[in-house]
Amino acid sequence: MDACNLIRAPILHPAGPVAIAERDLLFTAVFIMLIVVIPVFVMTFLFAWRYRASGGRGRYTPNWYYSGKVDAVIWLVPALIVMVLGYLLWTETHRLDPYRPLATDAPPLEVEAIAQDWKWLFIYPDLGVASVNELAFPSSRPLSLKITSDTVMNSFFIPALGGQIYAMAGMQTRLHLQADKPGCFRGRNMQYSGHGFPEQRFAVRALTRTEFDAWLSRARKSPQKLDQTSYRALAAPSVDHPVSYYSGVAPRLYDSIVAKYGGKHPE
Ligand SMILES: [Cu+2]
Repeated sequence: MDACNLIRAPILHPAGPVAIAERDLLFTAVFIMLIVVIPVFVMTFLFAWRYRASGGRGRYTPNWYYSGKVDAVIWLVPALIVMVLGYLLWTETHRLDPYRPLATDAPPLEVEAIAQDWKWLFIYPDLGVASVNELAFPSSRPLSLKITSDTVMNSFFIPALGGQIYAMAGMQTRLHLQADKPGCFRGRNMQYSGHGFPEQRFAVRALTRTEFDAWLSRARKSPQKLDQTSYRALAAPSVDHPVSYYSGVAPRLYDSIVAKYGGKHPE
């Protein structure tokens, strides 16, 4: 398994149903707004030509001041666009609610993501393993992510798979994503978080069943285990941390990280 290459314009080349729906919404909104933008540009040039001082064909009417027809068009069209966009954004925002589980037959894979300085830790509570800077999952199953931060505010984003969401200390956010087919993508922190920020990327691997089993057995062979002591060592700031695996995870480690900020920032 090699390193994940950066897909050019991943938002325009989505690799999962959530990202596809988001791209379609983006394009629909742009096309609806073009209903105003295109005529404005065309008319700007048309009017400048037609009413030019040196022999334009436009009628000269210095005392003209009002036209109900022009007023109606100027106000009605944008009002309709705002209504259509409002309806679209309202329904799609609820449909694409990141907290909402995806409607699929396959049970989602639970992953707990923790933002650190400057890396991402992924805990697989049902599988008893953890990985750093690599998020792997079977492409046939959706991902159900719980996200928190053990440092300043971060922002979790896999552009090829779907929307961005914040990671905050003492707080948990959720994200449900899915890949269409096996593939390798890039995830990152979108929130400036200091010195190691540009290197705070992670590989996202949507794998076939057999590839995921191989990945899992490799993680399970790792001599490292994640308990409170090794967690503290990992959480110490580091830049460009290599992909690494833990073959065991202390129970409720993720919850203890959320809880350690004293619940001052409840959901
Ligand atoms: Cu918050």
